Amino acid sequence: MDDATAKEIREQTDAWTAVLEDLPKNHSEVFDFCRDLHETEFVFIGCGTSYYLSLCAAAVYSGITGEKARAVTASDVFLYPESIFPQNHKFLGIPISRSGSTTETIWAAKYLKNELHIETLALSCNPKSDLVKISPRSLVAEAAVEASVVMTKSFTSMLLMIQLLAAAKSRNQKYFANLKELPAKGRAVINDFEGIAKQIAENKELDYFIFLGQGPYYGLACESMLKMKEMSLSISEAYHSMEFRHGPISIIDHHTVVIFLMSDSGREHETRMLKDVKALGAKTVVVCERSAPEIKSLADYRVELNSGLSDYARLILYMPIMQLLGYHRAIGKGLDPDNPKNLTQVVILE
Ligand code: F1P
Repeated sequence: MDDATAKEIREQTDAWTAVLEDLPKNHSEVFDFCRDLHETEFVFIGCGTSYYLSLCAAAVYSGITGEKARAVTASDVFLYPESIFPQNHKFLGIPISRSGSTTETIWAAKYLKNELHIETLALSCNPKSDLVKISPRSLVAEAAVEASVVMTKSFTSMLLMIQLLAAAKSRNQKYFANLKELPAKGRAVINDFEGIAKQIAENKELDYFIFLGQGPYYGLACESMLKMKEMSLSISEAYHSMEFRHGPISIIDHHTVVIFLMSDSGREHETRMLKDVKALGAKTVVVCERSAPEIKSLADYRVELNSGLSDYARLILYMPIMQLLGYHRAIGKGLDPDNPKNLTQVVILE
């Protein structure tokens, strides 16, 4: 029988379908509210996975709407507010939390409200949470509630909510139509490529996992790094693809695997990086829309999504395979992904 983590990873496309049905129908007032905001910077806020989600969200939101956005950790909101919220600028704070109870995120939401008088829109999977209660507006992905400690379907489902928000804000019907294709395409990716994730995870020669991505794919690389660490206790790192040459590349040896979350915009430069890391003896994995012949000859493992979707639309299709990589690595090491070491579902500070 599947453990909770595997089930949540494999069945996440059902949660995507629910989000796609629920949001436009039941939350149009939130979309209208965001459409009416002008010259307002959206500040995405979170901890752990929800911070990496914020990194991706800010890039997607700006890329699709042409409006300003940034991502910050919840702790920086109350520790360095002046560095994030200069006076005489308009902001919308978007605290993100699966549980809606992470202490720093609650503190950040309260600080925005009480000290800075900045409006907030909460994103969560728990409609009864403190975060949702203290926020005047919220978007909740109830279908993405998880039993697991590690966040998997909640990450992709909440990212999909932000993609829908960006589509609504920019009135981009084509983008919206593309997002609706994601559940079916996600199911195909999981069916076709879980085997490759397992093969990579079970390769005993590999003990150092590097995840690379550019733009919105950097947040995905960080989240992939975290899944590997949380579930399998393996050493893992994440970088912007082109940043990897600037020092971290020194770490490569025959036990290193470099995993490219390759984008269309980054492809040319990422292919050059692929060539460089291969020459240094790393094993290589490429997850991309479609491989050019050069990628085929350089990648030890390939996941081709063949989605027909743009860089900004197909993002969440990368994640199930990255999550399964961490999951199978954990199983291969005899660890229980449902009970990760030193972690709890929520971090509560007294
Ligand atoms: C954030 C988070 C998780 C992490 C851990 C504790 O939770 O940091 O990303 O895996 O188990 O909580 P949340 O604020 O999104 O509920």
